[in-house]
Amino acid sequence: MDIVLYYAPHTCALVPFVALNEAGAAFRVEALNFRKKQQMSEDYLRLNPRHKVPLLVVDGKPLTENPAMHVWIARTFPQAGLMPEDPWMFAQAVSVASWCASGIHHYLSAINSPLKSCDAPGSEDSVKRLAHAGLDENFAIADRMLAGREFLFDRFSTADAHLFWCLRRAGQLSYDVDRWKNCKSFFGRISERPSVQNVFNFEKETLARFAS
Ligand SMILES: N[C@@H](CCC(=O)N[C@@H](CS)C(=O)NCC(=O)O)C(=O)O
Repeated sequence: MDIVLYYAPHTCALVPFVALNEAGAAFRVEALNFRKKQQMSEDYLRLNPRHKVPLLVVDGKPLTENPAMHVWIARTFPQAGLMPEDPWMFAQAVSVASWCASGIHHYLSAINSPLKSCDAPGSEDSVKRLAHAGLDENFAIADRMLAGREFLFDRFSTADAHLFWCLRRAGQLSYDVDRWKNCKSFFGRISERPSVQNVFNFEKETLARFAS
């Protein structure tokens, strides 16, 4: 099987990258330079007209959207146990992935690019303030979900990778994640996983390459 992951530094493409590492999959990573708008190139738009990462191309066929990737990776590499087997718990893991992808991600995008949410003059601070309030509400929920737990489910899952990315991105965007104490310790634990360290190293090398 030929697996290619299209990725960009700091983005939610970290999630399938970590998942594929955890699965022990053989795959290649194509890094896009967003500063050069490489996601808008003709070649990339042919693969993904939505100009987003992550994109998985498996034996030449594209798959978009993180929650779909969670399912495909977990089912393709079942030995890695990356999503719960029980149908109800499996659906719960898909629910968390969908929440991260749709319920949390858009607040991160609004803080990163407020003018894409509202281009009325002088609206940037309001957009960011509302997005911070949205993150407060959602991370308070995540903090309760993580109380007394190592992971969101019985063992590490792709849902953990997704929540981890949301927390990381929020921190990068000057949101104070540390005040959510269960999220903070969860973040520390997940950061230490070799699968995540591998992505961090790749990210560092990629950013250095893009800067040169
Ligand atoms: N719903 C998508 C969101 C993907 C997404 O928004 N990716 C951002 C980076 S985190 C992106 O590629 N933005 C580039 C653009 O919109 O041009 C998923 O969860 O896979």
